[in-house]
Amino acid sequence: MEKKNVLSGIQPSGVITLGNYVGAVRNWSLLQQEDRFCYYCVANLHAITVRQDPTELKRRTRAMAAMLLACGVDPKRSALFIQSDVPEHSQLSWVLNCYTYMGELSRMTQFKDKSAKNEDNINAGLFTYPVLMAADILLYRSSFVPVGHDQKQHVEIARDIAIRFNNAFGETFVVPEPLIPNLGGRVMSLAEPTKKMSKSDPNPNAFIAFTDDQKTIMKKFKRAVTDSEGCIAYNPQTQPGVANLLSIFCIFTGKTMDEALAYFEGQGYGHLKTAVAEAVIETLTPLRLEYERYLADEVYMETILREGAKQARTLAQKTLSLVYDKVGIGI
Ligand code: ATP
Ligand code: LTN
Repeated sequence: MEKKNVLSGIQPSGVITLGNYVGAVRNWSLLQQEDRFCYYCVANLHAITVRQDPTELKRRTRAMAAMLLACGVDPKRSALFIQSDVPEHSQLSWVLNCYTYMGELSRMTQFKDKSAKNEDNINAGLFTYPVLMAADILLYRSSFVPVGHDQKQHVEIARDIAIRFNNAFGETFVVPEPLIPNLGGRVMSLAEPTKKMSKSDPNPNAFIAFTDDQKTIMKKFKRAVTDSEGCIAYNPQTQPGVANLLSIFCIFTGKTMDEALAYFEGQGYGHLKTAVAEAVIETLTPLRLEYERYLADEVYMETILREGAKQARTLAQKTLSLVYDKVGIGI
């Protein structure tokens, strides 16, 4: 039986947040099993859809790769690479652009959100962003795409493009499925709990970053916005801040929501905040220290990324030449 492949990506638009970790990256490491091969990329081509400082982008791209290793991406079981090191991503993306409709792209909620946030720079890359993401996924014959809830719509468009192409040219692409955790698929901002936590949020108190030390994590949770109900209950509609803290607590302690509610019965928000912070600190501290170790080892990072790109390219070239052949532009 053909091994099932996994692919996912993350933009080097900042530091991995607690949301990125529980929504996606933690699953990347858990999915590395014998019966699959995993491809994980730092999506630097996606990152330039919003303005980036070039020097900073380079630095963040390397740092993101080190963070992924620290979170458990294992170069023996996965190809870890930088998206732009495999030119087939851009090449396939062009072909897929010609099989994607303006109408379907204009329904993408991320495009609407990011256009609203970057009114002075609504560029064509922002619009065709999901097509490049479809290329990332389809190049590697990926069956599974571990992502947070906000990327569900993008994986669905990748499926639609794959099905459309297969119908026109015969079996070419594997039709991918998103893998989204039930708890943790959408971690909310600590400052505005009705918005998702995002690594590019200009307010650093809105997110827990992978590089935050223990004191900072505690301080950010203590400042987290809650409500004036004064009662620890799980009501995402009416008490989104408290519901978010409870979910994070469950994820990091392995407790069910009922167990967590029983644990906090009769307690105040201060207690909840401290307990969540302690659970998060316990998990993130060793990962942060690993990250610093990887980041300092430039030679190792260079080797891993070069090898990862080489391995990724082998399959990417095969898929691209099949596609070129099908549409009649191959040699
Ligand atoms: P940016 O702020 O630059 O848009 P981001 O924090 O949204 O970045 P991405 O690089 O776009 O992060 O996403 C990486 C992965 O993390 C994706 O699979 C995405 O679905 C997931 N993810 C992002 N934010 C959250 C969140 N708040 N909760 C759960 N998963 C998330
Ligand atoms: N667009 C994604 C990051 C990303 C991705 C991918 C996710 C780029 N390429 C391929 C899954 C598969 C985001 O989270 N904003």
